Amino acid sequence: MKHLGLTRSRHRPDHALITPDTFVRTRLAGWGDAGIVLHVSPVIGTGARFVQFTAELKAGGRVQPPPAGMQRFVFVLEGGVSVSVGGETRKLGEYDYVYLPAGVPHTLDSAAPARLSVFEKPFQEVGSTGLDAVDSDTGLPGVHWGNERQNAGMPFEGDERLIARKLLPDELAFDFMVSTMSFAPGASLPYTEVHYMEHGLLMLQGEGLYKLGEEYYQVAAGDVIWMGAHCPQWYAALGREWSKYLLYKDMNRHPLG
Ligand code: UGY
Ligand code: MN
Repeated sequence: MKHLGLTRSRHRPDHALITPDTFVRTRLAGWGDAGIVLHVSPVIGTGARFVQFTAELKAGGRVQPPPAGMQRFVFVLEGGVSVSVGGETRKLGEYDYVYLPAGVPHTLDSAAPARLSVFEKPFQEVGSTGLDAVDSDTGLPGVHWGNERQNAGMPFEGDERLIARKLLPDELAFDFMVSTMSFAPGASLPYTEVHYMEHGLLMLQGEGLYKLGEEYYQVAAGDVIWMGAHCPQWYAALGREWSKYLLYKDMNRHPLG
């Protein structure tokens, strides 16, 4: 019925649900002829402090680094890419990912078509907070590689039917986290969260109900959600299979820093 204008997509000042039937592709400097679906950027609602997009690379595509000062997190949804950074080249396949710090030259190359989920954020230094807990000499995060499927995860707030997998080191050097949250059918977040930190979310599998603000939305694999600062949020998994979503969250920095 989408030719009649029906969609589950919704756009509100503090959140958005963006369903695949409403995706529009564009090009982005540095991404060659890749199709880019820009889901979240500072012009959405009350303003986001990060960018989230899906990149559809053709065979033979080459990708350059983001604008100065920007960190990049790349998660492979389908196909694969070769990532060259610091004199090293690694092939990433499905559910592999890489974190690329701001100012680190790198390229991504696709030998075959690939679909990537990308988060980018201006790096915010720790600053002069008196903290000495940062794990490196410089206080700057390093390149980080991993595979989501090799991460055993941890029960979220003690619930064995809700597994959280942190894809980045839980260290103050990093100013954001990307995780996956997996819910058995019927499992839910333990309470409605309201927090300063923002989220960008991609449903990777399954279906359920997402509460955003005062509204409840039916969501399914492929959907994107933006949750602005302080947007009330809660999720319950429905259907017969586990749901899983990829989740960006800013972390570890003073709001006025
Ligand atoms: O930790 C979180 O902020 C996470 N539980 N939020 C969410 O899944 N919407
Ligand atoms: Mn949250």
